[in-house]
Amino acid sequence: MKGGSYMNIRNITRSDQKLAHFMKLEEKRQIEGLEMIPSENYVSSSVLEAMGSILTNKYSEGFPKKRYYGGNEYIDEIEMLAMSRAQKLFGVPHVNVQPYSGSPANLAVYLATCKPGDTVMGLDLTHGGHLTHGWNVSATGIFYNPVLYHVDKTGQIDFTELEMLIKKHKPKLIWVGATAYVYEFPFRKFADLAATYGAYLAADIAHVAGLVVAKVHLSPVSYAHIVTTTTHKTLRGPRGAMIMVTKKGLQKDADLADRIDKAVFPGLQGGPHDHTTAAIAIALREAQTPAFRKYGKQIVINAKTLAASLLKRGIKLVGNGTQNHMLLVDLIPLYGSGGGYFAQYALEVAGITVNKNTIPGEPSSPFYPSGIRLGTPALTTRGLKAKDMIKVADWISRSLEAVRLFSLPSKREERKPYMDNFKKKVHRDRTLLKIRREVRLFASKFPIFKM
Ligand code: DSN
Repeated sequence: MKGGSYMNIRNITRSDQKLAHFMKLEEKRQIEGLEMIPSENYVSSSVLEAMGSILTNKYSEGFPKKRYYGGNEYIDEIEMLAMSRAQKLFGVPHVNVQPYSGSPANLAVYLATCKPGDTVMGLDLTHGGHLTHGWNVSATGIFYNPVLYHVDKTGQIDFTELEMLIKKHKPKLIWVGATAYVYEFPFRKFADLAATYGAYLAADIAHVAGLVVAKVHLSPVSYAHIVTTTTHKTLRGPRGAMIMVTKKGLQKDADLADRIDKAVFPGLQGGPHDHTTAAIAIALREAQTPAFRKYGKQIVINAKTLAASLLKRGIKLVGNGTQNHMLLVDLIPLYGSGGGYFAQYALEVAGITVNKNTIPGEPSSPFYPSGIRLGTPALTTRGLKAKDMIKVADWISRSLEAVRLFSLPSKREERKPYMDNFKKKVHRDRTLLKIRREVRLFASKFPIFKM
């Protein structure tokens, strides 16, 4: 860390003090807090350099060697480098590295495989699925005909229901993947069903891509026709995404790679973000190293240790633990239904960032859900090990306990004043403020990246 900062914002500090002020505060927040949103991470200094580079100046609509603009000689090389690294790392014959992020990547899959109105299938959002797997307010649920499947009481995909729905609705496209799922994805079972009923199978591995690379999670590549992933979660790259077409995908449909590319451009996007493409190339190179495999393994060890430590402190977890990087806390025993807001806010005051989340069979709503979701990828990047997870579990459990007496009013009109009062009280809560000091002292010892 140079001059007390990880960022080189000398010019911004001179020219735009207001903005620099907030950037510095955000940096301080990232350094002094424990980042436990399972989809977040800290990128390397090389990834950051590429994101802040002159590559952002270029337009390059099209694909390598087939561009609509001049001056792309070197951009072509950069994009091909990113593509070949992804192909090698995941073992796929085709990859598109241009999607701006996960949602446009997933939308491109629909555009490539379905016609508007076709039936598609994904995991219900409130059961851990993603907006783009057919939720009604997403374009994927508006332009297509979604049929959603669910998890059972243990939080595992309900295959009896899934098969019944596939048989009845004959979807064109089935998604496997989730944003709140604590088990390994059962890709083989999905592949068998997709084959029996003739559907495309798309695996969205945004959350677990880094674990797949580290070989601590099954790879979907032998099972799915298409694999999408963001690049900024466990893969630890810049905010971006990739769509991969597998050998199996090309066997089902020889034109699939071409249709995916056309769906991304010109179907949905304009020029790719070349600075992001370069940063993806860097992240993929970093992911090829033994150090990254060690990192992926440690993420899971940390998550399992955290789960065991929370259970020991009487905290209820969906699935009683985790098989990946993520934990889903069922807060109903603590606050009744709808307590996710209290937990997220109290933890934030204590310097621990998590997100409120629905739990399987959610009795409340996505805005006032009954759980929180937390994960270990970002803490593991900073160098925290299993023994540190015991401390983290202790802080989490004490913070949750500190706001135990709050519960969500059942009348909607009473909620806003109740929450305003809750927030005021929580900011003065001695236990939470004490934890915050302990967390700050502890977290500041762990760098957010090596300079
Ligand atoms: N927002 C991401 C997550 O937190 O899981 C999914 O897109």
